[in-house]
Amino acid sequence: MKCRVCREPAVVEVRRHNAGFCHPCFVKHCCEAVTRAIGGYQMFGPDDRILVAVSGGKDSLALWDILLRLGYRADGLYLGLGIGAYSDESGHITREFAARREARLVEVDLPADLGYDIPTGAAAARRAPCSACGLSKRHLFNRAAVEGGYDVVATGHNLDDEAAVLFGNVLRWDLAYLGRQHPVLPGEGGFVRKVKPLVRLGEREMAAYCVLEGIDYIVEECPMAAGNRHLGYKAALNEIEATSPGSKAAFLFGFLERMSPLVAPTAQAEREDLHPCPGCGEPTVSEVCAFCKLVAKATGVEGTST
Ligand code: Q46
Ligand code: ZN
Repeated sequence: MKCRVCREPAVVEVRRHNAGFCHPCFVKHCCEAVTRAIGGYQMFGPDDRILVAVSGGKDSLALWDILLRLGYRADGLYLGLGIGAYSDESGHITREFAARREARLVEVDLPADLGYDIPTGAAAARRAPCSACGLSKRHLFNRAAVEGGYDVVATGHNLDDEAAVLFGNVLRWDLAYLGRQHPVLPGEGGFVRKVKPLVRLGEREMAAYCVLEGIDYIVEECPMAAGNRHLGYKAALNEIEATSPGSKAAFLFGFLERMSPLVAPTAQAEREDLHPCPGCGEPTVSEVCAFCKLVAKATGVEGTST
């Protein structure tokens, strides 16, 4: 197969585009897909300060790499989840990446800074690990961005992730979640804007980007992911994509263009009820925010503002 752009031998095939790319043209293709997402969804401008949530996995490291390559003011945020050897290894890989690029890395460590880790905290709070983890991440990303004066938080969710989340939300017709599913969540009511610049790139493309660019990333899945519904949705969509390339992109972008404007008002109505949580000051729609409730159960201590 030849590179679609320069006709040199291709090293990566992207089936949904029915195209191959050589190494330099593939890197350019990834940068263009990110630039198009940033511009098309008005994610941020050249002067904005961006906090990239990095986990040590391929997507977040590739995202940070691409944003730095494109000249954006992008710092990293690493959250130590206290998941044994998996967290030790992912923290090490992330620090190495930052050091090699002389990029700034902000770190928050759940056990040291908040007094709980995901496995024991989730069990104490009687929550599924990924639910406690997702809640902690959402809260702490926002807090770190507010405290650091960042304009926007960028996460490494790719096309496959977003299509799988959409699939799950559609299976349950969860209108509140569907209303919030968008590559840009606005910054208002105490929330910093959140963006997903990899929405136009698939999982295989991000792995290929890291391999070609020599980016070391944690290959193992998080040990808490086993049995996670999200993985099942991804597997189902992969089967469809295998026989019908482009289905995932059509599913996701069809939703964003045609359905999202119809369901977004549901989420907007919810945002109007936001007020600061008395425990931590972060915005919430309930009396005490879900994060403070989680921390209280996980540590036995009320309030999380310190
Ligand atoms: S890190 Fe956290 Fe994931 Fe591990 S505990 Fe679940 S949500 S699987 S992205
Ligand atoms: Zn709170």
